[in-house]
Amino acid sequence: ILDRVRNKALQAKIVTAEEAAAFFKPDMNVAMSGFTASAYPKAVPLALAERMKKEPFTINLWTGASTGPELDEALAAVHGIKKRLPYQTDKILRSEINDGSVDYLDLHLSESAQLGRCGYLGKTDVAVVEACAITEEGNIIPTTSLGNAASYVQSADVVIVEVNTSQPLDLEGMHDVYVPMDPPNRLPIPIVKANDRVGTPYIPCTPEKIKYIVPCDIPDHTRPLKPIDEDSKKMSQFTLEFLNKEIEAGRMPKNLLPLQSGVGNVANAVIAGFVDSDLKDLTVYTEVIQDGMLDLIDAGKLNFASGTAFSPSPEGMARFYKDVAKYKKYLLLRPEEISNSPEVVHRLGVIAMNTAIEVDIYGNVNSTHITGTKMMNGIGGSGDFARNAYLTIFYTPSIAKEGKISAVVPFCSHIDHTEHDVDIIITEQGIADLRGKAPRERALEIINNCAHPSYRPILLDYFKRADEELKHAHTPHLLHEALSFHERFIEKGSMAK
Ligand code: 0RQ
Repeated sequence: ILDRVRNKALQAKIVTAEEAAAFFKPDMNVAMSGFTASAYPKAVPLALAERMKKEPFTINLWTGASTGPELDEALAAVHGIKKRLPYQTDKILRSEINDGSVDYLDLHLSESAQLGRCGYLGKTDVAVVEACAITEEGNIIPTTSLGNAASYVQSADVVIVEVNTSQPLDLEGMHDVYVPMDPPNRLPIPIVKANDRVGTPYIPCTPEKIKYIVPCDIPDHTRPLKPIDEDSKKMSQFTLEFLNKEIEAGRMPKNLLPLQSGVGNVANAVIAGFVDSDLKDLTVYTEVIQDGMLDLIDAGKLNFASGTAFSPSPEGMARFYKDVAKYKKYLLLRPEEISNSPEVVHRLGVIAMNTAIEVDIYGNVNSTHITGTKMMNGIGGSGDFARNAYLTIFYTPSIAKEGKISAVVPFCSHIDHTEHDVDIIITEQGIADLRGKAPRERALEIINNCAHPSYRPILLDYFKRADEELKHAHTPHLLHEALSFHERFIEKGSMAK
């Protein structure tokens, strides 16, 4: 580790994870690095969880997004989290959010750093960040994600740096750190191309602010990808057919516009489809860079990918580590308020591709809540992109739980993305193009093209009765029946009649 702490005086601050964990106090606001299972601290939270086992107390935990098991799972398992923001995907934490023991703030990721800076959740007591190295000046070289780390370091009273020796030093130079000023002094973010560099290759910090340095050799615990299923393949084919038509119609250049794709299996399948297509010279302005981007680089189809986290499967990570120097030329990591910036996403004209839990017949999208009440993961970056993109696509298989659930419903039981933000819906059944269509036209487009055939008749029946009863109102709904699919599922275990 000594070669990674380049400021000699700082080497005196190297301590064990247990010593650093002793610093935490009940109710502290603890801001950590990490976005997906990338670049989150590991040794310190594991030691903190051990301490909490003997001496139960809770902290408020702020991160970039979800993290790996050494952080969210370890702390949730000892009931160590009181308030959590801005995103999570952990099973144990999810159950604590849904049994009321954890207060969860489900936030647009682009806004979450500002929330820490502006201070209405209290001050940032301590920032804990994973680093590749610390420079002579005390600046922090990040690892596989940036998330909110730079902003948290800026606003924290105290900084603890976990220097992870499993992360290759070659990562240095792969980051562009730009933290915007807050209003009324905010300036335009000067990014006009996905590969523009506008900041520093490190997180600015000073030796005085760093309280402890903790060595760690635990690698990122990234998730394996499931093999691509038939339904996802179909959704990928529909996407490519649609985008090719957009190119033919002159609405997009031959190499498309910068792509954003969500995380998970559908997103991965869609990107895999691009690898096998005729498209080339693609650019990506996204949040999470997964295996598909490495495939696009290897296939010679990707000019550049900008994101905030590099989060491939374990196999993808091994492939990347083998040739960091090569892949680094194509990849850049930014803070999430820049990767997801509404201003930049709008300027670049991003094509946003995200996954829904359910969509309704008018095009509203629920990305977060099962039957309107139970939190799944969170909105993540999907809202940042959906609202501001040039073209906004949402994907979902048309049914879930062996057909007991229709993902197309009369009215979403929770709405994250309104009908105003959604251009295209794609299921394995087909594609609904909502652009230029009024609500009653959209309903027919969605039901006929995207709903599963077994649910189409009852959706059409609902729409027709609502339309007649309300005498063709602008957005016809039978209010007493709008959530009847969900009620049926709760009462009878299936949305089918
Ligand atoms: O449950 O795991 O028990 O089988 O939800 O569904 O189809 O495997 O899809 O893994 O891509 O997740 C929207 C949750 C989809 C995710 C969501 C059940 C289904 C399964 C998972 P099981 P799939 P995915 C980038 C942008 C919001 C944030 C976002 C997500 C499980 O993509 O969290 O997009 N997105 N951020 O059976 C009940 C329904 C259901 C349902 C699916 N209608 N009712 N259960 N399921 N539909 C990420 C970041 O910002 C970091």
